[in-house]
Amino acid sequence: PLRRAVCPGSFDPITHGHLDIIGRASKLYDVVHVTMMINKSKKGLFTTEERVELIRECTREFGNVRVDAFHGLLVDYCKQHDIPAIVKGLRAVSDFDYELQMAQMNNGLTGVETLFMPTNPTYSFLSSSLVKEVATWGGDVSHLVPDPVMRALERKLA
Ligand code: COD
Repeated sequence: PLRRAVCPGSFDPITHGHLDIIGRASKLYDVVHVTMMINKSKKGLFTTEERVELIRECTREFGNVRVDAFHGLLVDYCKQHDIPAIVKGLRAVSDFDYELQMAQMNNGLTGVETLFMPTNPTYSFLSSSLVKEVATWGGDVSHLVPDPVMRALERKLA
């Protein structure tokens, strides 16, 4: 059987920080699902379709990444696709509290495991929300996001 993992997120939009974790996970598993978790109460800058399309373009090079979106609990997505492991990046202690809560909750719900990878220090300060804020005010984020995302940001914020 294929060994599967999921890298879940909001991906509004995908950054080099996400891609670093996804690329490393893709070397450890046969198939990595990159799943945009739909959150109806958070509007976001990009639509679900736009985010999914950008993730597809930016992860094509890895070869074993499957991209989709899901509305519901992450543990239910994992059950539906027979995925035993969630892979998450950890940036700083500030991520730890909430990530630990989610990992323990998810494990309690279905037994799914969460594995944490330390962020690449180049991207330890990087988040989608900071990218959006800096780009909104005309700051240069071209070193923080892949080219397709840069072009999409320019169109969106024009
Ligand atoms: N370096 C390393 N990793 C990074 C970086 C970076 N610079 N930036 C992001 N990451 C990784 C982190 O692992 C992060 O968790 C992940 O990428 C996704 O980041 P975001 O910002 O796109 O997404 P979040 O943090 O909003 O995602 C939260 C989830 C959508 C995963 C979570 O809310 C969820 O699972 N929701 C589904 C509903 C559910 O099951 N809820 C119950 C949870 S117990």
